[in-house]
Amino acid sequence: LVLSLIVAMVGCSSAPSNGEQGEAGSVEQEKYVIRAGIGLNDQHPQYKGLEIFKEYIERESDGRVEVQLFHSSQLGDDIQMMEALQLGSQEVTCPSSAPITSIDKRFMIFDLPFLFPTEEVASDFVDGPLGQELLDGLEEHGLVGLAYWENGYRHLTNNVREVKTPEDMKGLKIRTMENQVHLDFFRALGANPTPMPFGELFTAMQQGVVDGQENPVPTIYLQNYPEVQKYTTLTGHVYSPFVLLMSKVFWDGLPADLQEIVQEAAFIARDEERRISREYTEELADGLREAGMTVTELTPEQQQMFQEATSSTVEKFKNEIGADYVEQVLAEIERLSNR
Ligand code: TK8
Repeated sequence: LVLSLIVAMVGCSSAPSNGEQGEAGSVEQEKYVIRAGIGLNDQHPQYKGLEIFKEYIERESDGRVEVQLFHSSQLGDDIQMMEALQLGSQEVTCPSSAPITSIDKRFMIFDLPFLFPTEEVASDFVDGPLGQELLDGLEEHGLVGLAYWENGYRHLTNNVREVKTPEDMKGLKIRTMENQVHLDFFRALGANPTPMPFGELFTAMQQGVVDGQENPVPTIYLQNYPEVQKYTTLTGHVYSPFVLLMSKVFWDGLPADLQEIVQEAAFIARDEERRISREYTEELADGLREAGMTVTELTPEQQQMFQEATSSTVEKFKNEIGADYVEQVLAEIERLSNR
């Protein structure tokens, strides 16, 4: 038995246990396995980012770390996977920032509508000191925030009518992420929001449980929503980034040199993931048209109407999050916008 255990550890077995010591006196190094799970499918830029993350870590660690990738909610939904990270029964996930608000409500800043004027300002903000402060705050909740990746501006799709003004939103049943700000935003527009894990969304649209949803263009296209949705409106109402998370239990058990490799991999993959995400965002709006959807761009006046109709959401959650903190965030975004 002892012999077969050693063989299993030496020979890249399918599931070596994390951080298990080799036999006393063995020259073999510990082997670690990172199971990274996401809700999106393997066509999405996020998965391409994870492939880069995996390649970098496996190469730079000389095989001491194996990274296994799971897409399409195979390991659970965003909230379940975050809990698994906290428990140490999964190592990595990459949710939208929206469900993280159940752990630290300051993450609600990313759900405030019409906050970031451009993707560049958004990524400069998240990569800057205020973004880092939020990541650091996750440690006391058993999570290590490795980096922000890009999901992109969120847009509305539905199956009932072309939406051009807030008036058109009346009564639409919209799936939202599990997040108070999003619920309030859609209520302010007169819609009927239903929070739901991402993995249930396609079927919910197919079966008419909801009329629509909101997600960035790459997700709408790559998750095949044109099969079950007729209309896209490019509202760009929210930029909620992805947050690449690692279990703190696992992180703390990693030797420093491997921690460094994992952190580098998170940044290298982030840069590539953002590049792919922006490329897809540009190309795939036409893809949605080719797939048969009506794609509506808003005039600045129409966009303004959405902004005004939901200004109560901003006011309400400013207080909920902490007015001073939100002011600080707004000032930083203003500064980055005027550079
Ligand atoms: C994937 C989600 C998704 C998000 C959502 O797990 O829930 O709509 O945009 O990408 O994090």
